[in-house]
Amino acid sequence: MKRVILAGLVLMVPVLAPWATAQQPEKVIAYLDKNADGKCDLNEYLGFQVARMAQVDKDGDGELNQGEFKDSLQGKAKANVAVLFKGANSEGGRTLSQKEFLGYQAWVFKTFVDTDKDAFMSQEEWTSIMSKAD
Ligand SMILES: [Ca+2]
Ligand SMILES: [Ca+2]
Ligand SMILES: [Ca+2]
Repeated sequence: MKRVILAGLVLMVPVLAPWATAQQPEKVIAYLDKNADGKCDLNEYLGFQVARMAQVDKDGDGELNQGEFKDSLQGKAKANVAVLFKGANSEGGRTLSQKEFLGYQAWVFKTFVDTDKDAFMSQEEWTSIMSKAD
């Protein structure tokens, strides 16, 4: 389950930025680091996820149905979209609101990305999650 979620989240960045590979963690962090403090915090990460949500919201209703949510996942995570969607759908209904999507992404960040719990995603943490992605 943990590996499945990681596969879904980590591979989003390469979709937006082809240069963002495990071999270039400094470029990933710089790309996400909007306040230029050299680190990627949760807000910066979620800012990226807002853009990501808009990209996969194909019908433009501001919510993600399961098919749209699936498009935000990659690799092995796609096969588990039903489980992941249910977990993210904290308010019920047939779609994920932005609040639900970001709540899910915040949980992913805190649980799987920021492994040393310092509230930032470091280059090392990026490299680590990339290495576990598939
Ligand atoms: Ca920053
Ligand atoms: Ca939609
Ligand atoms: Ca960290």
